[in-house]
Order: sequence, then structure tokens, then C-alpha cells
Amino acid sequence: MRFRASDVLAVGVLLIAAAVLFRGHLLRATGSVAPLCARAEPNVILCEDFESGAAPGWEVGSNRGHWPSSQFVLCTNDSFGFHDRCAAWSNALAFDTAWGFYGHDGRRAFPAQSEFYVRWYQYVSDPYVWGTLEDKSVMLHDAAQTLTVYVGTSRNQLPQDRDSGPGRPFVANYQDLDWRDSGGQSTKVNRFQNQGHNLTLQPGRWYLFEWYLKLNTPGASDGVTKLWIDDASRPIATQTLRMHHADMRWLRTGDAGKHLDVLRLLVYHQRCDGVPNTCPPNGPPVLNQSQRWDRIVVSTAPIGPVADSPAPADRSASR
Ligand SMILES: [Ca+2]
Repeated sequence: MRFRASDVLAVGVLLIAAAVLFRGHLLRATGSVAPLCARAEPNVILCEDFESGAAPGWEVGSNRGHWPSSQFVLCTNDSFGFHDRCAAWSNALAFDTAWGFYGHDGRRAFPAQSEFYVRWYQYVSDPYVWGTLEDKSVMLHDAAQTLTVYVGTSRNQLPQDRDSGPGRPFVANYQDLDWRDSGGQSTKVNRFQNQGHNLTLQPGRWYLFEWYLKLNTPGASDGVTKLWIDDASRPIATQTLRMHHADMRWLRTGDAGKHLDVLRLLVYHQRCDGVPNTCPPNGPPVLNQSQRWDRIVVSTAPIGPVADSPAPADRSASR
């Protein structure tokens, strides 16, 4: 898998690789992530806390088969996960022979929705060196792997976009390229925090992410996204909205009927071919750094922190 210089080529190669490597499997939600999962609430579509260790339901690969699928989930006796034993992770990111590094690549399908929330906890290793361009993280595809959107943990478009920068999460939407059907008017792939209080991730901490997506009228820029991020090192009483965009074109005109119903966990760290060039042999072939994911929930209703954190005092006020 490679990501090319332009966003157009990047998504093209990605989609080809995805189509070859993966077909989603729709499986029953499992796990005991939180009481809302244990109660099988009707809004909840997927729960995953990785406590079973083997990540059932996930299709797991890795960069050129470097890493065994069994190592996608790691458990310890204490706290590899967020306040529990197990988490999925991507560690020891290997050079892809182009300009990026990645390790494990895990995917899981969930029942399609036109409007939904994805909640997860994410840990960034200490140390962690951000890619000079970006680091991918939690991605969504359609079942046929023709759509690609994601929350990245870092995107650096400084100095042009002052809401970007190393360790600053963002949302990417590869359907909002400057396609012919938009009359050349749409170049809004990368969306940054825009609520006036940007968050920059710090290594060695867990963070709570909650991502809201509402699909658009195919071809029209009327979809919505919101992103809440909070430092989970301490109890989270009120989630903090970092991003809200209401002109999202998740679906192109020809994408009518498609849904974002495959969740993918992938750290793709890029790029090393700038100045100075740190790609092998100028730099190490493997980056010994990682990101972890845990306590994932997909729901048609707001989700919030895990149950063992204090409940938000007024969730409606924070949303
Ligand atoms: Ca866990």
C-alpha cells in the first residue's frame, strides 16, 4: 500500500489496495465496553473493547505481512487498554518503500447508517514523532472500499492553515476532491478544528474521541461532521467540541446508495521523502512508536465517556 504525493493519487492507490486486500464481514457486535453495550441498547451498532484478546470479527493484516495478526491486540495484566487489560494497536511502523510507514491494518464492518457516532479511546506512545505531513488513524470505508474518510491524529499544513500542525487531529474526506462533477469547486479534503480551542495530542496519554457523521445528499455539500476530543487522563465531565462542519460532501453524485460501514484502524505515518529525507537508508526502516485504540462504540445516538468515568452533567449542552 502506498500513498502518493497528491491526495488524488493517494486515495486511488489506497482504494486499489483495499479492494484487493479486504472484504468486510458483518458480524454481531460483541464485548462489554460499557453498560450501554451490555444492555444491548437499540441505538448501539458496534461495541469493541478487545478484552477477548483475539479481536473476533476483525480482518487484520500488516505492512507486507511483517507482523502476525495475533499481535493486533495486546493484553497485559494491568492496563494496556484504557482502564482495562487489552487494546488494539499499531506498533513498529515499517517503511512501505514509498514515503510512509505503517504496521497493523485492522478492519471491521458494521450495519450501515446514514447518521451515526463513533466513540473510541486512543493512546499515543511516548515518544512519538509525527509524520512531516500526517498520521492516519481511524478510517471509514463503504463495503466496496470506494469511499475513504478518516480522523487523523496529525496533519501539518502550516503555515497556510493555522488550525493544522503536528499532533493536531483533523478529518479527511477523499470524496471532496476537485472532481469534475463539482465543477472544480470542491477541494475540501482536509478539515481542521474550527471551534477556537484547538487540541494538540500529547504523547503518553489516552484521549477520548467521538466523531459524528451525517451523510449528505449525494453530490451536494450538505453533510455534517463533528469531532469531540478530550484528554482522558482525568475524568471527563463534559466533552469538548473541537470541530463542526456542515458542508461535507461524503458522497459524490455517483455514490448514491453507498454508506460508510467499515471501520478501519491504521496508523499511516507520512512523509519521509522531504528535506531532510529520512526514508531508508537515510533513516531507520522501522519506527518504534505506536498508537492504541480501545472501547470503541458505534451508535446512532451520542455515546460519551465510558461508564466508569463520571457521566456528563448535561450532555445536550455539550453537543
Ligand atoms: Ca480494552
